[in-house]
Amino acid sequence: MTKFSAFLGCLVLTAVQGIAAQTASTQPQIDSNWLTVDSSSKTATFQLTSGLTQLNGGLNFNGFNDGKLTLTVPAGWNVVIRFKNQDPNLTHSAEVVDTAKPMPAGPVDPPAFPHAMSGRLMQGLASGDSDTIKFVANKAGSYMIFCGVPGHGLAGMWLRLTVSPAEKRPTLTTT
Ligand SMILES: [Cu+2]
Repeated sequence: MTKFSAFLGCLVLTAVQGIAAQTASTQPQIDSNWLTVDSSSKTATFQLTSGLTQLNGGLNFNGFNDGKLTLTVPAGWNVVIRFKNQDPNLTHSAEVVDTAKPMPAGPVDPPAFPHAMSGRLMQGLASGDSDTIKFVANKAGSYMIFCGVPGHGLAGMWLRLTVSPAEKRPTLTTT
């Protein structure tokens, strides 16, 4: 190998390492405080924050969009979603809906489980406002937690909810 080609190789390697480092640092991370589990009462409590980061122009939950975060709960468990809108610019809401194609443009009536939605579903909660959503995950299947403000779900503002007949414990994973 000539000195020049060795130099070129080194340049390319440095560039590739730079890109890899950049990708790693921009990947959203799961915070272990987001999910708390009470096995005796079979309750999964999930901290859901809209506009946590500026990802996707604020159209994200917990810094994730396009179903890249999945909450899994065992069938029959109680789910408590502590929802807060932290987006300084936009209103947001949250609703559990069946996974459907095409993605709904706005609120779905009724939600996948009774009461599985925040207040002001269409208008969204103002910046800094919060709401608690409580429901029983009594049907196994694949669902979405999506923002009911028109156009937000279509723009990628949704996470996955899996209600599993097999799992014994709730989990939060990236997808
Ligand atoms: Cu929204």
